[in-house]
Amino acid sequence: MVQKMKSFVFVQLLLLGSFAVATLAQQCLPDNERIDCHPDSGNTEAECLQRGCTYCPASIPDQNTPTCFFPRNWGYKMVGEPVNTGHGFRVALERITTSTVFGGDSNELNVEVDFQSDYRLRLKITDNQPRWEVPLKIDPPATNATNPLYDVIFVNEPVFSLKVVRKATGTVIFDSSLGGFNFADQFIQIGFKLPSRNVYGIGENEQHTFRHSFEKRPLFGLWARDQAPSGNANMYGVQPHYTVVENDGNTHSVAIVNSNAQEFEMHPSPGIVYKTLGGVIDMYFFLGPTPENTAQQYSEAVGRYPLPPYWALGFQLCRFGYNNLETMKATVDRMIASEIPFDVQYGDIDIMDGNLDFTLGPSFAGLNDYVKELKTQGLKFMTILDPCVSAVETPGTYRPYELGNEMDVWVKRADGVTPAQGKVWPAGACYFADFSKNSTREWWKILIKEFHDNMLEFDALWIDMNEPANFVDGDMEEGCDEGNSLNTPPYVPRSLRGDGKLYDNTLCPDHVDSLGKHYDTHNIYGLMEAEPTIVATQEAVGKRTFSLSRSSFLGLGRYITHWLGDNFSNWPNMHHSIIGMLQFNLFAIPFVGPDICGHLSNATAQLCQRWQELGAFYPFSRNHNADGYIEQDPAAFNGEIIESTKKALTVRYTLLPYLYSLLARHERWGDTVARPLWSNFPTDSIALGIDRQFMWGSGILITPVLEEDQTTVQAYFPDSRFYDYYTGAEVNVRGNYTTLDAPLDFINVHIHGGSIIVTQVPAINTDAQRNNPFGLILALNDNGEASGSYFYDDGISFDTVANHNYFIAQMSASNKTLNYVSWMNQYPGMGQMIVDTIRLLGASPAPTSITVNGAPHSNFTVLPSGEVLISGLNLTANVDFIMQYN
Ligand SMILES: *[C@@H]1O[C@H](CO)[C@@H](O)[C@H](O)[C@H]1NC(C)=O
Ligand SMILES: *[C@@H]1O[C@H](CO)[C@@H](O)[C@H](O)[C@H]1NC(C)=O
Ligand SMILES: *[C@@H]1O[C@H](CO)[C@@H](O)[C@H](O)[C@H]1NC(C)=O
Ligand SMILES: *[C@@H]1O[C@H](CO)[C@@H](O)[C@H](O)[C@H]1NC(C)=O
Ligand SMILES: *[C@@H]1O[C@H](CO)[C@@H](O)[C@H](O)[C@H]1NC(C)=O
Ligand SMILES: *[C@@H]1O[C@H](CO)[C@@H](O)[C@H](O)[C@H]1NC(C)=O
Ligand SMILES: *[C@@H]1O[C@H](CO)[C@@H](O)[C@H](O)[C@H]1NC(C)=O
Ligand SMILES: CC(=O)N[C@H]1CO[C@H](CO)[C@@H](O)[C@@H]1O
Repeated sequence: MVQKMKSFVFVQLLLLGSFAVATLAQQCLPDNERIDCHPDSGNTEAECLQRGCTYCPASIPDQNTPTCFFPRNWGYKMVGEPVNTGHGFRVALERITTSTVFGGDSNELNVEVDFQSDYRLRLKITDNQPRWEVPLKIDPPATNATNPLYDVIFVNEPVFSLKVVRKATGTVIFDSSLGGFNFADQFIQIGFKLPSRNVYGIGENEQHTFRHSFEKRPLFGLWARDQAPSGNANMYGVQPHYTVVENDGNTHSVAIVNSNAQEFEMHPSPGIVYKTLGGVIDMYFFLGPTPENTAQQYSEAVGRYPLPPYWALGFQLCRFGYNNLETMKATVDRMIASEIPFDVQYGDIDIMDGNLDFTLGPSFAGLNDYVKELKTQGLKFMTILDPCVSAVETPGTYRPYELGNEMDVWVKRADGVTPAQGKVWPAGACYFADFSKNSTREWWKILIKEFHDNMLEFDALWIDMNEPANFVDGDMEEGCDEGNSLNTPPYVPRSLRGDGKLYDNTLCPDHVDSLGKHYDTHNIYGLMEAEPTIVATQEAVGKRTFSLSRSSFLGLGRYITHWLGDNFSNWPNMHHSIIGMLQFNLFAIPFVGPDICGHLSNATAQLCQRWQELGAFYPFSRNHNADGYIEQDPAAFNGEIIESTKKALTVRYTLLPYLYSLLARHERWGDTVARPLWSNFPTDSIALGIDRQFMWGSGILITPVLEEDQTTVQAYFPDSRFYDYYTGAEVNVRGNYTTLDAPLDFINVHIHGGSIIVTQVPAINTDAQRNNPFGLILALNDNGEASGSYFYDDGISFDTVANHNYFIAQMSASNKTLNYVSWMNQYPGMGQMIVDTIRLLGASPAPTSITVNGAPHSNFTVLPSGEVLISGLNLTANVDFIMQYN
């Protein structure tokens, strides 16, 4: 451990004495070095100076440059030398600033840097007082630190700051000398410089570009909220996690484990000014260095998304407002009649009796029989639960409430005794379940099991309104006590919706659950509901299942997944959905997608046509509509939309084993599934800015049309071989944009040279398809090589990976030879599966002879595009083979 001393450099900048520091405080700092000292309202020179900050106009107008900013000598100094802890360093700090922004400053701090592995570093700053810390499960790294990729440098002039340096390149990936460091009870702030402007992540907000802009200091407030997209508003979940592609393509990411109301300001230095209203500073750095390494290291810590059942990869259909069983049936009937591939039908809250959880309304009286009938056709059924349970039903009639009282499962008012009253979908007051308690988990499990066994044989459950959403502000009866600093903290992030009130549309911050105050636990409410929901659903269903949550926090993907919430049926929202999908892949929640065709407002036929085409390539593919809007299931529109939806979903279903394999890789290694081009091409400066195209793994590039009335699309192709999925023709542009044809009924899909992709003969649902023959797409790179693997299992039993009940094929091609190896052969069904066709792309000149295991195979055709289509192989899928193409 001693050799790790090398990773620590203590820099004493002797030139800056205290006199020089005092002078600096008066200085007008350059615009892009300023951190706002008056982010709250009121900002006169007098108010600024009163705070001990510097007042000075901006040199360039209209850039949101603060006129009141922190002097450079604001903050803390080290007390003594850093102490080697054997796995990092500990540094004591004391506050040297006598002024204050909001009061409550901690005078003594403890900084801990923990070298958790060569690629993982933890930085934790606390104040030696009991404070809220998020009880987030963080798994240890696979290996301890022996030769870290990073150095940590402590600086003590003019005040304490810290740098993290990537050793291999000298790049400073984090540098808190940007200043403005505050550690006060309800106002913690740390500003830091970043090594490049290629910064991604931070959620959940509507974001209009995937790569962040630093212009005019964009703000992202994080406080879970039932909020449809509206500017940069804080939305359903809280994901304090960002990824940076450094200027040389090396990548790192940082997660900040803090669950209080918080705010990220994109600072022009470039950097980030991070503010939070509580907890501690607890940052995890993941050093990559590749984009996929970074995603793997982050997901190793917070947990990886478990493989969903195979059927969950099929197309799914939902709406709020079928309102009766007949309408739901008519919708399913027209889906089936149109032969659009389709796996899952949903019932939203309108199937309930008066919007009460665990009930069925009279207009859905025959639903359970219908669900059983759907299952005989290979379809699945999902329904919904909300966390606020009606508290006003006739005594003796509503078991969820009565059992809840008995088991004491509710979030309480500040007195810790009286249940907090909310108003959500049920007609009267409701109580919020406190999922931090064991008794609540038990209660939830009992109700889910009884509901499944006695009322409705659902295959999966979806949890909504768990920000938690409330239609009134705070308690329905008493509102919130404005006289305490939890409900009315001295600073509320400027960017939060709700007129500066944390309790706008949710509980009061001084309400309590078993972990503490809602002030601290609000943002993890959805996470706390997630685990008991999936555990209970699995027990009820008895098979592999999955669940969706609207609210999310770091690590949600360990249990369940997220859909992108209540978006609008408009063209910009369709574009933003790609950004949301890519972000959640960085957040280790890869099985994600928005509501196809949009949730709110009427979708036009063309919007829905294009969105269904794009939607075939979201990892999670569901069309979902809100109450009161026109029908938007793909079969509701004219025949053209039916045909184009069918075409796009047929591509999806053909590629399902590839998608499933990507999800299996995520579970095992933490790779992303839907990913930006830069994940595969991090040194391509154009790829770094692309968010209108995306990839599945490293093998497939999707280029949707995102604007109305366009029949061509601009597509960027990195400097690599790509082939048209449909024709097999090679793209003749590299490292540049080109214009592709994109008629209304068509979505561009390309295969990346170097990949071997598994396919399967598609069918109308996964149940009918699962045993169909596989095929391979063998797409050669510049060296005539390609490689790939695929994963398969029964798609439905629990823990096939942990129990080793699966199959993996490893495939590689070079020198005109494909090697197919059954690498893991523990799925018994694999012996009945065959590989029947191979599409060979990029073989030039075209082969004149093909042999399989040395025997000539004459059934192949060279298509006009140059693709060689090899058919009738009939090879048993779990038996190795060699194919030569000369
Ligand atoms: C890492 O070190 C810790 C304690 O220093 C030890 O408990 C753990 O087993 C080590 N992990 C590995 C993977 O070596
Ligand atoms: C809750 O249950 C977990 C395990 O299920 C147990 O470890 C824990 O002690 C329980 N907590 C309480 C307060 O009973
Ligand atoms: C949606 O379409 C319906 C039916 O045409 C119409 O009644 C309703 O006003 C439309 N709603 C909106 C928000 O445009
Ligand atoms: C990219 O394509 C444009 C338009 O065809 C062309 O003018 C430009 O030279 C190309 N750039 C490169 C780097 O090939
Ligand atoms: C490629 O295969 C041919 C026979 O098909 C063989 O003669 C040659 O040595 C191989 N080259 C390499 C580099 O493996
Ligand atoms: C080639 O294989 C295809 C697909 O199995 C089959 O339909 C066709 O009859 C075969 N052709 C020949 C010439 O064997
Ligand atoms: C495929 O191979 C199996 C034996 O492995 C054989 O029974 C079957 O007839 C073959 N099918 C075709 C279409 O050749
Ligand atoms: C389609 C759309 O607007 N998607 C946005 C919906 O909201 C989520 C947040 O829940 C964003 O991430 C999506 O970009």
